[in-house]
Amino acid sequence: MSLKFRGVDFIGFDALLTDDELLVRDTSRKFIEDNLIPIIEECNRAGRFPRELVKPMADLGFFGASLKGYGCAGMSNVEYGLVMQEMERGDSGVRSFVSVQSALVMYPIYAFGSDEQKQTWLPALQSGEKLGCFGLTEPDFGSNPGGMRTRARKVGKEYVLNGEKMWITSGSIANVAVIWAKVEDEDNKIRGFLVETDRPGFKAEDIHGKWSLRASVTSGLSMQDVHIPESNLLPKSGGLKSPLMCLNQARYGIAWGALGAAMSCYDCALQYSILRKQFHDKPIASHQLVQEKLTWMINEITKAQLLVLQVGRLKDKDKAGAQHISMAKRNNVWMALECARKSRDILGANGVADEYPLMRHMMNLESVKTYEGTHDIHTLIIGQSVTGIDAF
Ligand code: TGC
Ligand code: FAD
Repeated sequence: MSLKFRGVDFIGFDALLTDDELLVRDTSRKFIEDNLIPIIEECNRAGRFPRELVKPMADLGFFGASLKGYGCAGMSNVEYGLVMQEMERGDSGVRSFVSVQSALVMYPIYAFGSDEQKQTWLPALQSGEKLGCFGLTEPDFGSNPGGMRTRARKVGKEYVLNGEKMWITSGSIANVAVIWAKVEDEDNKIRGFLVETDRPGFKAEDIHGKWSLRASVTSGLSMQDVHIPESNLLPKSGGLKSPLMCLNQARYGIAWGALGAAMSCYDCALQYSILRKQFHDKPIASHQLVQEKLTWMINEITKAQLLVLQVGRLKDKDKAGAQHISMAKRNNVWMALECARKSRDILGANGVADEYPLMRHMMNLESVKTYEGTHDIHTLIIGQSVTGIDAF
């Protein structure tokens, strides 16, 4: 049965949004409905990133949406969040692509780049003419990126990079990689570098066999004596704080995105439960146990909407702390994963079929729970914030 998404608003949440925010949300919703929903199950089955959507997404201003200048849309953080919500209602993998391009590639160039780097890269990344990736995680350093082994050595007017990065979204389709490395000549200080991916010694190999984010490209990167000009150093980057600042941007988008996945799951299960009849020709929605699951979902979605909207409003005033963003990422991804599981349950056997989006969302959200700081790492970030004690 074909179930069309109707939106989720239990307590008049939309009234908290401005006309501009609603316009951005509705434009993104229509784009996803017309362009992504019809192809996403095929992409998921085939493990294919829908590259044909890059240009139309760029044309709508989805890349670097909250940045100003360089052809970027200059959206507020709440507007950007609503784009992410709709993207991930479609698919977490496509939202991941947009997150990486925007928050993890364009943002560091915007925040830490030279004028020349900004002029060279930002318009091309905004228009989708060039794609980017962000290399922080390594095979032996995930939650603890400060231990990274990738090194940059200054030789004359060049840097020479050596190291491995692992689990890198868009790695093999990127034209430029933002690589975080320890600079040997600066007491192993972590700094960011722009590495064009066609440089000799740079290799990207896709990770196959993923049960999650199948519509997103994930790669391992290896750099063996990759020479880059000194002008490829992001001059204002310095210390682990710099990549963590990028993660704040991406985690914020994920908190909205996960909400979109949860809304997709809830609305699908709600519609199905009213149409599906079992026992005495009654809809399964008439059973208390099914209602309990639907109530849990709408309750948690509503709380998650309010949480992420408040964090967005704080971010628009430049007052959102990393701990606030951690709370929104941690809560909303956990909540979305629970919604995916409960809604899958409500659909019975149909819940495991890809005629419905539930199992795909569930599998995707397992990655979303792990990347950008695992659920437990965000627990510790919040714990550190309230106690003042580092428990990492
Ligand atoms: P620690 O000593 O606590 O901090 C080092 C410096 O950074 C500062 N800082 C932050 N600054 C900005 N934003 C944040 N969120 C920050 N958190 C910490 C801190 O104040 C300090 O500054 P300073 O001036 O004193 O030097 O560092 P630590 O080594 O103890 O680690 C802290 C920890 C565990 C929270 C951090 O390493 C962490 O967040 N780990 C998780 C790693 C992670 O999230 N990786 C994500 C990789 S990218 C990705 O997953 C992309 S998926 C994308 C997609 O497809 O959507
Ligand atoms: P580990 O750090 O080994 O953690 C394993 C388990 O141990 C987790 O449950 C964790 O919570 C727990 N743990 C670790 N330390 C502690 C502690 N101190 N206290 C309590 N528990 C702890 N990275 C990038 O740089 N760029 C990308 O584009 C990118 N894209 C990704 C795409 C996908 C599909 C996936 C799955 C990952 C991606 N990542 C990317 C990597 C991601 O950020 C890491 O997987 C994540 O940070 C966790 O690291 P890890 O997998 O090495 O797990």
